[in-house]
Amino acid sequence: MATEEKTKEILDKLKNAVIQYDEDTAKEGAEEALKEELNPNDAIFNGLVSGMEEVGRLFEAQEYFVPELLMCADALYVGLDILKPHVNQLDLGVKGSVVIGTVEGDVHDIGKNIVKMMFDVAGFEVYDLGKDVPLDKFIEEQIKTDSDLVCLSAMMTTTMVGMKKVIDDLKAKNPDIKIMIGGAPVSQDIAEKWGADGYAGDANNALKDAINMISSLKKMKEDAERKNS
Ligand code: B12
Repeated sequence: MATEEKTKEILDKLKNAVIQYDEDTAKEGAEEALKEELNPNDAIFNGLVSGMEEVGRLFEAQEYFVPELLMCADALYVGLDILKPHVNQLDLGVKGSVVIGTVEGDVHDIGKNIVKMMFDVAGFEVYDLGKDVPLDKFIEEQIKTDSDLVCLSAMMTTTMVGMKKVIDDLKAKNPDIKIMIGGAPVSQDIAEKWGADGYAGDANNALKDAINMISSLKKMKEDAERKNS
């Protein structure tokens, strides 16, 4: 078990590795986190993701540009790939199936992949469509897999509008389907206005909300079956 000081040192190392787009240090930091038995979830959110938040600020301040962002993302993924298999599995009593992807025109996939990771550790069945996903593909995949939940990610004000179309089309095909949206420009307000069933600002809350939605969906289906029998 790492001391408080050691934990802080490793979290700082992971954070700085992302900021300085240093893949070797990201690897070293992630391995050290495992060796010192840090909570992998903590290492991801308070190390790697916290580094990417700072990168966002550097981009806004025009100190970093797209090439730096790409290299920072690569360093984050090096750490994430090492830590992800060690994130503690959760048994929250509900397991669902989820279609997830980043909408058309948008190649930001780090947040989406972290949300996906939370669904994976909770034992959900996850159909990941990737990034820059044509809007119709979400509807096709939901029908094909009969998933309980569709999760849409968008990181740009220009691409988030595509979510509204997916919500409208999905609800027209199946009003019971649950839809959750997220990503930096999205808010609870927008989710409500566009008719999504949920919004979450981060991956931990995404999982909590998904569990609530899927539980209520399953209860609704059970009640309907009971009435019909
Ligand atoms: C890294 C990055 C990139 C990388 C992405 C690499 C990758 N593989 O993802 C690259 C270099 C490719 C990139 C490109 C561009 N980017 Co960029 N990028 C970023 C940056 C710095 C960080 C994003 C990130 O990964 N954050 C870390 C993750 C963990 O956080 P997150 O994505 O927010 O996800 C969390 C939550 O939002 C939530 N969540 C996310 N998805 C979902 C989904 C659901 C269902 C739920 C419930 C929750 C949820 O949970 C996640 C985990 O907790 C942001 C800045 C910022 N402040 O966000 C800009 C930013 C998103 N980019 C921006 C821009 C403008 C661009 C470019 C247009 C730049 C250019 N001139 O080319 C291109 C667009 C390319 C395209 N067509 O998509 C702008 C968007 C502005 C806007 N409002 O529209 C931002 C906000 C920067 C800025 N301040 O201007 N970018």
